[in-house]
Amino acid sequence: MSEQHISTNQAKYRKDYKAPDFLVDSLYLEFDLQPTQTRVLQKSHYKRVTENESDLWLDGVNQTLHCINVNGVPFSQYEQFEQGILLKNLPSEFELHIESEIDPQNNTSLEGLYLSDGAYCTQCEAEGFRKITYFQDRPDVLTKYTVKVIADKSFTHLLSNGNKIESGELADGRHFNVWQDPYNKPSYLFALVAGDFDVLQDTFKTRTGRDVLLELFVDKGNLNKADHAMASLKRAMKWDEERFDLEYDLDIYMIVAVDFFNMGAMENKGLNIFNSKCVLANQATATDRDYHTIESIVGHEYFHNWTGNRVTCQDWFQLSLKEGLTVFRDQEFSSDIGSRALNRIDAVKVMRGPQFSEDAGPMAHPIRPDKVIEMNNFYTVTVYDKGSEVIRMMHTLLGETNFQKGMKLYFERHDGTAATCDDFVSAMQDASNIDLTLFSKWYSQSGTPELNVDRHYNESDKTLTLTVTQYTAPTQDQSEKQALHIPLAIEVISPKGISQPLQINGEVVGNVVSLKSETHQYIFENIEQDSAVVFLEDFSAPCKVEFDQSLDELITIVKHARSDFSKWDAMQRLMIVCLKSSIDSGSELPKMVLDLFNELLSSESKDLALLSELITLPSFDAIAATYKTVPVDKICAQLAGYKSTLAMELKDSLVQLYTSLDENGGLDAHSISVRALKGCILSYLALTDWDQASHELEQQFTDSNMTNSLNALSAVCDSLHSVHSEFLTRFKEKWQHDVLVLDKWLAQVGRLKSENITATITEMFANGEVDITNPNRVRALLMSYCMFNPQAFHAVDGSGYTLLTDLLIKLDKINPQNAARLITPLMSYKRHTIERQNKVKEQLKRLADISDLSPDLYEKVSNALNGE
Ligand code: B3K
Ligand code: ZN
Repeated sequence: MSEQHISTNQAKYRKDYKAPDFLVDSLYLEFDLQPTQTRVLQKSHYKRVTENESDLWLDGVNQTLHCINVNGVPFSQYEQFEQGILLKNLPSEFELHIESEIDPQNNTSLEGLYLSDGAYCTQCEAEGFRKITYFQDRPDVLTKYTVKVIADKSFTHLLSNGNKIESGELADGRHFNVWQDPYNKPSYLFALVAGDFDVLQDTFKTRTGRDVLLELFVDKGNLNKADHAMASLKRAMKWDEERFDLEYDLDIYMIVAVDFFNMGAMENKGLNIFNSKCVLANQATATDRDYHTIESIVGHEYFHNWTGNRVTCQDWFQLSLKEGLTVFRDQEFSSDIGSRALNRIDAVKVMRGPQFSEDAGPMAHPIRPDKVIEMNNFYTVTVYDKGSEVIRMMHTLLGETNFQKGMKLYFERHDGTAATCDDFVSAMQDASNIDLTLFSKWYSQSGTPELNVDRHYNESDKTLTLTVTQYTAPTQDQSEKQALHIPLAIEVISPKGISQPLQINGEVVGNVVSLKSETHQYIFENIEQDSAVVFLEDFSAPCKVEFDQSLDELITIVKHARSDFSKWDAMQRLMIVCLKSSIDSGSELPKMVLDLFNELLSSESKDLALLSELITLPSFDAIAATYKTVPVDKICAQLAGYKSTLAMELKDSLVQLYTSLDENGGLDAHSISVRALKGCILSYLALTDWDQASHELEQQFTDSNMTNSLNALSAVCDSLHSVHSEFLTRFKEKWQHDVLVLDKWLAQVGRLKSENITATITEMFANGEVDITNPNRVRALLMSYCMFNPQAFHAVDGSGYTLLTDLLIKLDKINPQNAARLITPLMSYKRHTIERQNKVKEQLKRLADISDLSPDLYEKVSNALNGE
């Protein structure tokens, strides 16, 4: 039995997977909830399914074990370890009873069962169930759960997965409910909640005519913020029936919103638990962006019911099987019901920002990792977002019809079981007859492929030859890389702005060609001279592109590309090219770019939502990503310079457009895009001497719509406009009572470009203004500081790094998962100057020197320092 030797910091490998020797037929759990002494009784029925040994390893941590019974008799043939117990000499079939005790009140890790803000709740994925009871806490052990929850009557709602089959009163003011989940599930999908909530109820009629009861539980007084999440759930249920032919399978679907939660939400079977920030919204307190996020997360968790719960993962290395696929599904949901281009822009920003940087850093891993110390460290942008891009590429290669056939086959083969990523690819391949052998390397190879494009036009035969070469640089986890199967979507636009059909060897080839080797030449026929090439249209593969394109060509794409995403993409590249040439050689913003801005602003037929994306300058990260050594201060200075130049030069067009924009305060697409565009314009106008600016800022700031109000606050804060301190004070006073809105205030403070910001933030943490036991609070302030205040965070004296590390040291004792996520900004230090690198290393060494550092931080810190 190897598990017993596993110390917490020991790596586990995908290649070591071994199917379980014992399976569990049924599991009964009884919880007698008490703040510091919750008794957990487990009754389970085990059967050996292999000829192997008769010992059984059960994971279990942070519990006081009271007694073990096997077949009704006290059992003493076990050894206890820090990570679990080893039961020895067992019969091949037996009934196991275990009683243990846990302490929810002092569980600040927000994993397992915890009590916070007056409610008990659980978080089991990935390996939190072992903090609740002794069990084979692995996703390939599925069983049927019956759960009895006993608590004081002040906890009016006692919830668990599935259907409520019994309830009753007990002595001493206590009561209970019994829940039964008819579907087999792994331990990570178990959930329990006990609290006093307000409930929003609704129903959904499935396409086969079944009524599903929908219940949304929120803190008392928050019912007026629950409608949007409920409406989103119903939209998601309908969409999944229509697009994926998938219907909900229980008679009840519950969502509970809690204030203390480590991430966005969790897809526990029939009982989702959500971070309240991903549920609660009304127009006064939530921005349009929040509305969008809520809809997509509600959708995401709902979609897991099939991709994750009905078909789950064999082992945690297969996490992308459910996460990549479910992100793909939620992105498609948002794109089908909203703007496809804007959703694509959002997704690509995540890929080119955090994902590319993870791929290039010390935690690089394939979407299906091979080696893990702490599983919670692998809920990453690589597994989720690159995972989704890999699914998207399959969708591109197969087309919607074949892709859906593949989904159908996948469910036929694997419903009710724990599957692997290879199983998914096989289903797609078998259903479509498209060979995905080479493609499947995307699952095992980490790093970002770079595509180099070389162009040659032959005037005499009107052919355009694109020579495309792929190269993936070695990553810290893998030195050898191979060529991948990469779908390249291409558009060729004539000088007159007309899209030209792609033709190879006399045949029209559609807009996607496959690159399957290191290099390939594509010879497109009947192409007009000086055509513009949109390469990797819609970001058809998660790659970097090296392609020399003139400003003229990029402008043609901005004006004429058939894909709105590609217009935005060309605009970003255009701005990055200009910014870099200003940084590196002091050149000015070219007039042709100013003219383009003016043309976009004054064009008659404009898509307002797209326009605000088009006129927004690239982020610090997007520019930094193009440098081997990031010139932090120069990028910040140049970005600020460009913003002022554009504001001054475009003032008249901006004012004219701003004053022409009108919206009715609603949540329709037009009003949302008007608010976005007004906010964007205001961020420019706050930098000018526009007479009306103060008046407009005040008006927007005091608007009853949070999007408008927050846009005005950001505009004054980012420009350090004279009223910014006053606005910040007024905002804070107005929203004292609403922690979620105060998080928006914290995020504004975090990104303030004022000189003493690092000292201010240090003080805010020191004087208890920020509750560091709540992940939302800490992240609001700190992430905004680390990500949107690069000059302060990367100050050469290392003060930003020290601030973060001081906090990580405290946080690691409270909530290691949260600490490990917040260390990300220190991970890519190699991209900075030697001076900065040394300052970061000093801090990483401080962390490495802590003897009882959590496995979460240990894994990240040691990887970061190992790359030396
Ligand atoms: N599956 C959860 C994430 C669990 C994270 C564990 N550290 C939410 C989601 O992806 O839907
Ligand atoms: Zn998910």
